[in-house]
Amino acid sequence: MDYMKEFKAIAEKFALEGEIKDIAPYGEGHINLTLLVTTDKKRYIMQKMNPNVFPDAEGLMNNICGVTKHLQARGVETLVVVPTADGEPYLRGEVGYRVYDFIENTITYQKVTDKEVFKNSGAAFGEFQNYLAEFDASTLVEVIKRFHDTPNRFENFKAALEADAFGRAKECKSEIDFVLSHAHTYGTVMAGLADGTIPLRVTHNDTKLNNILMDAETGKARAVIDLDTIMPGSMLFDFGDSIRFGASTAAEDEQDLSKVHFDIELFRAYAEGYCGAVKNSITAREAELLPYGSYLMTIECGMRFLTDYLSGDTYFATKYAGHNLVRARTQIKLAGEMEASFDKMGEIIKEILA
Ligand code: ADP
Ligand code: GN1
Ligand code: MG
Repeated sequence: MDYMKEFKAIAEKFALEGEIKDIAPYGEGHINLTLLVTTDKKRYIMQKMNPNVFPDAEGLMNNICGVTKHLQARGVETLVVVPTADGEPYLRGEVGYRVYDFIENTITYQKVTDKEVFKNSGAAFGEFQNYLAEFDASTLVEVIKRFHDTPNRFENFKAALEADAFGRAKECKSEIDFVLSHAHTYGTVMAGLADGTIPLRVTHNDTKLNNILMDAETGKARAVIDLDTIMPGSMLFDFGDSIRFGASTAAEDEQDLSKVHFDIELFRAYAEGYCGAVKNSITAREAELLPYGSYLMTIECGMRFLTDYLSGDTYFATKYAGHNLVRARTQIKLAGEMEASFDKMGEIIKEILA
């Protein structure tokens, strides 16, 4: 695709500094189309927002403007929304577009290469949780309903399996069996939120390592990004999703499953960073459930990838046929290994919070 030809007229509708020199696809996000826009003065990120995933673009951008203002007022580096030439926060239309300043001198990792960097990301997501605790939840639109309602995700999975619209169920029998046989394990966080034994907080909900920008020189976190899914939720979602993605010896879409393992030392590193930041607010029940939350976010993501595979790959962006199945397999393998490591993980959390 000629991205300049396709998107220059859209980029020109924003209040950019300088003359547009280049537009190219950027990053590894699964949801929005992310473009790097380079002018002779600056670089920007422009995103075509995914209308299927986020039908309420107005509410979404309200959330993001509210949260970024809240963070800026506290001196925290965050996404800077670049308005349109008309002073609007995004370009409205059948499909919405938005622009952010490109945050320079940072790295996004698709896999952990340095334990210290992962620990730093844990500290930053923990601090981010602390800042969100001061945010007024009543101003937030719930952009995706039941986002981490795992039992509901399981119902959707079963419906996709029942329909088997593309005849793919026969290719993933063992994965399907794993998800079905673990049905009794999916309800703990939703039940705890419902009966009040787990506090409802404002959470990020998509805390994988490529949703945080790390300083290229110091390895410390610069900014938490991808603020689309900030909604009421559980701390266990944020901790768990980071472990799901980062405490693995391989990438989320590694095809050679023999390379994919849950790495308990990476779990320890992240937990040290995260728990260090939230030690004054985490409850005993949340602390107890951090290992389970890691498992839950991993199997939930596995079943979401598998659901999308069975349904013809309409939700997550894919690069090749079978990409979602490859992703589902890594998540299911990791979930199984985490399940076998609950005791060890629990000891580590106890040591850290002692
Ligand atoms: P998606 O919702 O599709 O995951 P993201 O908002 O996470 O989209 O953006 C995708 C990728 O683009 C990120 O993982 C990151 O590498 C890069 N990115 C996004 N925003 C910025 C920014 N403001 N500065 C630098 N890089 C960014
Ligand atoms: C998506 O948007 P992105 O790529 O950061 C997804 C997450 C999944 C993740 C799996 C809005 O995250 O929930 O955990 O892919 N985001 C949405 O990599 O569904
Ligand atoms: Mg992202």
